[in-house]
Amino acid sequence: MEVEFTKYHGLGNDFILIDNRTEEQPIITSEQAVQLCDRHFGIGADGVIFALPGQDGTDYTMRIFNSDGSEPEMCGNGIRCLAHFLSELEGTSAKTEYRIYTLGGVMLLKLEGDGIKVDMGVPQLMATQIPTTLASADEKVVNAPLDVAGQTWNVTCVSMGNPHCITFVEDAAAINLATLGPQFEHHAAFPQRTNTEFIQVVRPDYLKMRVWERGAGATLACGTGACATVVAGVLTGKSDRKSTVELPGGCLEIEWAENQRVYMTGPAKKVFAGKVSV
Ligand code: ZDP
Repeated sequence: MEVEFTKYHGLGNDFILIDNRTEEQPIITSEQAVQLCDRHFGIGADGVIFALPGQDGTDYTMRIFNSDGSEPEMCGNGIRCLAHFLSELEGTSAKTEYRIYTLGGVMLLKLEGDGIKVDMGVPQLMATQIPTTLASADEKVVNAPLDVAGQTWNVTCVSMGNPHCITFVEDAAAINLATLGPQFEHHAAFPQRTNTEFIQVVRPDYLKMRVWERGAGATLACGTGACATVVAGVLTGKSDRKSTVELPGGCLEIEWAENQRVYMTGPAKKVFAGKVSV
C-alpha cells in the first residue's frame, strides 16, 4: 500500500504526519510506524501522527505512535505540527483555531503566524494520575527521593496527559542521558514508564532542559516535557509561572496560568512531503 505523508518538526522533534481524516482508525499499524521512523531504513522520525475525525464535538482527533511503536496519550511538539498540517490540508477553508481530541484530553490550538499557541490543559499531579508509586495515590510527588544508577535523585512528577519525571541539576550538559534515561524510563516506580527531564535553572524565567523520551529516547525537544518542567519548577519554588524553556532544538515559551491551565507557544515547520510503500 502507498501512503502519502508530510514530514514536520517542532524544534527538531520530528514527525511523519498522515492525513487520516476519512478513517476512524490509523491507516498504518504500529509496526509499520516503527519502520517509517527508522532513520536508516525508513523516512526517519521520532513518531508518526495521524489526523483523524473529531470526537466529542472536537474538530479532529490526534493519535501518535512513538518510534518504538508505543502509543502516548499526548505530544506537545507534535500537536503544533498537526496545527500546520491541518491548515495546509484545509487550504482556503482553514481556521486559525482547532479543538483537538487526544487520549490525554482536549487541546485547543491557535495559529499565530509561524508560531502556534496550545492550551495544554490542567496538569495532573496526584501519584495515581502520573502514574507512579513514589507517593500514596492522592499525594503529589515533589522533590521525592528516587534511586537510579547508584545515586539518589530528587524528582517531581507531572502528567500533561503523559507521564513526566523532572530532576533539577547543576549542569544539564553533564548528564549522561544514554545511560540514565533508560533506567528512569523503565524504573519500577513508573508502571506506564516515564519521560524524563533534567533541568538546569539559569534564571527563574529561563530553564535549560535535556530530555529522554519514553519510547523515543534522547530527542531534540519535548513539548509536554517543557510544560511539565515549568509546573515542577513552580511546585519546587525554582521557576516563575512564565518561563522560557531552552531545549537542544530551540526555545519554547511556557506559562502555567492562574486558571491552572498550561499554555505552550512555539514553532512547527514543514520539511517535505512524499509517498512511501508500507
Ligand atoms: O509520552 C511519550 O511517550 C512521549 N514520547 C510522547 C511524545 C512527546 C513529545 N516529544 C512532546 O513534544 O510532547 C512529542
